Amino acid sequence: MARYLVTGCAGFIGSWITQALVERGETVRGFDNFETGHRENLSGFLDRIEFIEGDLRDQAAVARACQGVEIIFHQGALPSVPRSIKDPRTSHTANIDGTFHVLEGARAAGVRRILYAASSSAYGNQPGFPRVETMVPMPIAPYPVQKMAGELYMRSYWQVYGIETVCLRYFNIFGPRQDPNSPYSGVMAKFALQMLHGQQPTIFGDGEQGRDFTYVENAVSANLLAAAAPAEKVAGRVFNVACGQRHTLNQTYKVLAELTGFHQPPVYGPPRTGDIQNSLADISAAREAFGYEPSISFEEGLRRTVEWYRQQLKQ
Ligand code: UD2
Repeated sequence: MARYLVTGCAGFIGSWITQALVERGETVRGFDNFETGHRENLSGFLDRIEFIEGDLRDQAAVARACQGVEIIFHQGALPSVPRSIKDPRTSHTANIDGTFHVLEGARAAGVRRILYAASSSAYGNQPGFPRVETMVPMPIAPYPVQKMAGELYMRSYWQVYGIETVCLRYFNIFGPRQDPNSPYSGVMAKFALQMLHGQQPTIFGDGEQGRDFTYVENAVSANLLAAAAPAEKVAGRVFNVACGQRHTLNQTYKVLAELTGFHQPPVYGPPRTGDIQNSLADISAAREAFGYEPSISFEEGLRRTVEWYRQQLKQ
């Protein structure tokens, strides 16, 4: 019987968490429908987990996946701000119904703790940097609203049913296995691949928008630390998971261009609807509650990411 369940185990962040648990010798069940995840993300450890192919929108399948589990890493979601603007209903059902199904499955199965993949987009465009968890959320596009609804549901299930829910607000996570091929891909994955292919990336807006880009292994360590922390430190709470540094897209473009050996300037296009101008986190709450440290820097993360995409292209 598996002790841990990872939803979205074949996705970008979910596969990293699954792998880290397997490498620690834990018993893991993974749940994914391969809508945005990929089987290759599980290569090397698929035979060491109990894998269930299923959809978060299928309440019965989610309930079965929760049986016998002690801790859930709920990473499964349909990400992307622009996807949610184009087709709000599809991401609504995956993100809000899907999260509700996980909570209900957990309640029925007596799951002790849930780590929830929340989003930095919750802060919206309000003034005040760095972002602290005590700020009033002001989500703009449907995707941030959906992720925020999940946070409120998480807190409710702690207060009402005593499930130790912990929300980790991810700040633009990037790294190996992030899918570069979708129109809704994260900017790092997209730009890295385009540059390696010799194609000119497009920056939406003037490129002066900033992000607290965070390498994926930092997010994995936040999850594992928060999963192991005493309930009184983390249950019912929200934590920023970030690096604590802001880089503009123009700066990021330059570093990526150097790493990939790409010599052309970007194309500048119109700003993206629903975009946030700036994002920068205060990470002291996660530091204090469970000893989180972003040990892999922005530059080192970018180096590893570009190297990975380069290897992928060779294969
Ligand atoms: C949001 C959240 C992030 C995560 C993510 C999931 C914020 C600050 N961050 O990421 O935490 O939840 O959603 O999807 O809300 N861009 C270009 N050219 C491209 C693609 C993107 O210029 O080809 C720009 C885009 O307009 C934006 C920046 O790059 O200003 C980052 O975009 P993204 O889609 O990688 O991530 P973002 O910030 O929407």
